[in-house]
Amino acid sequence: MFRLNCERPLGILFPLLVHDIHLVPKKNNPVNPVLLVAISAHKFNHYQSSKMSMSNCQTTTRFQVLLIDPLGVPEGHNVGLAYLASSAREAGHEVEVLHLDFSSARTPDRIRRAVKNKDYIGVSLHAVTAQYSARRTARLVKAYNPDCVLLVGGPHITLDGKRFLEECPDVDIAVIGYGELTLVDILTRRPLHGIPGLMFREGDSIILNREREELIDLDALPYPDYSVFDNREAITSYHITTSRGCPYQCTYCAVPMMNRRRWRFRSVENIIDDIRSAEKAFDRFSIIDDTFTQNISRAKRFCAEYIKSGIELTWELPCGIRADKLDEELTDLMKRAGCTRVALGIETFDARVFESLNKRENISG
Ligand code: B12
Ligand code: SF4
Repeated sequence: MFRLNCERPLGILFPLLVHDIHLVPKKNNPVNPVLLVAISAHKFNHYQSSKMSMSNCQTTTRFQVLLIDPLGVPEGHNVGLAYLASSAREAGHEVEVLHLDFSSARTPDRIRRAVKNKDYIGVSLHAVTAQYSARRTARLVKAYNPDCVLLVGGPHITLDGKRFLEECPDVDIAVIGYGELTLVDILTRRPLHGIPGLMFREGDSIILNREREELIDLDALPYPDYSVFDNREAITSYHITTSRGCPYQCTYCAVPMMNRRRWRFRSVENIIDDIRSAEKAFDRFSIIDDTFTQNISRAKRFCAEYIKSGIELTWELPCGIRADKLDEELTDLMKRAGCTRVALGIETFDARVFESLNKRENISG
């Protein structure tokens, strides 16, 4: 059911897709009813992608959104979905996150229960889940809720989304790159043709829109939201990104291909405020940046400000930093600021292999 806030006469919609019309009380004004037009989300998707101009048309509907992390990553939780959840919630939508690795209940049963009454369902794909479980997850989602709009996104889709759409007919839209702004645009019902950073089906074709300008102002994003995860009680560490991307080009790494070697970062003030907001609800936090210490002075400033802030959470850098982006002063500051674990990306001690990885580092330090 969609509430239309549209200057265009509704009559032009009727032959296309309207199933049902109701006069219902406005939530805040029961006396003055609004016109509610019942359209299946699926049909509306086709309407959206049609050539009709909808530039004056926006819905104010609060959609029911489900985001799924498919089977295959038993370790950690999907940070991308926490960022998507907070952006969609900030835009006024209801969001739930289903982490399929968690719980021993049968996966099909969990999917069947979770997809009920959802308008939009998004599946997050890494290379592993794309091979292992994503197609089956998509099939089950559409079998149990054929009217939903099914979206996919994540590193695998950014790198190989077209092939996934071709091979998985259940999927309607693929979001390329960072998804916060694109997801909100989709939920706002902007016409799909005009939304950068996605691919979608139109008849038998797959339409690839222009690239979305990368997220430059990371401070403008809402903080990640883990409260809507079905396994929230199991999440004791608050995972955040303080920067995104990496300017290097190590041969084994997908990151430079995903973000075109650009490194973007949040202000220290914004990061500290974020961590403060999570202080009471989590035992510790993890910074999962691609290269947190890329700018060593910024990392030092973060540590110094964190010490001053008085926040007592300990923290970790589990995703690896470069060995050449660490000096003694930073190591000391990190320790004093409560950092308890750092992963260092060394990869190999064989000089020949090391050279072939194009890390642009010196193995002897
Ligand atoms: C944290 C992390 C982990 C954690 C947690 C993973 C998890 N559960 O999410 C742990 C340590 C468990 C892990 C494990 C592995 N990882 Co890892 N990991 C990362 C890391 C460093 C950060 C991911 C992250 O949270 N980024 C921040 C968020 C904000 O970005 P995001 O996840 O991409 O999400 C955004 C978009 O992709 C998009 N999006 C994501 N999902 C969806 C869904 C929808 C519906 C929409 C619309 C949009 C959307 O919107 C999000 C917000 O902008 C990345 C590097 C990277 N830059 O991606 C590697 C990375 C994802 N990992 C990688 C790999 C290879 C692995 C392992 C296979 C390693 C191994 N050999 O064991 C395992 C297994 C993972 C798997 N099953 O796929 C590769 C994936 C390559 C690929 N083509 O998929 C990456 C890119 C690293 C690399 N150097 O190449 N990883
Ligand atoms: S420095 Fe790290 S994130 Fe950057 S390309 Fe190399 S392995 Fe990937």
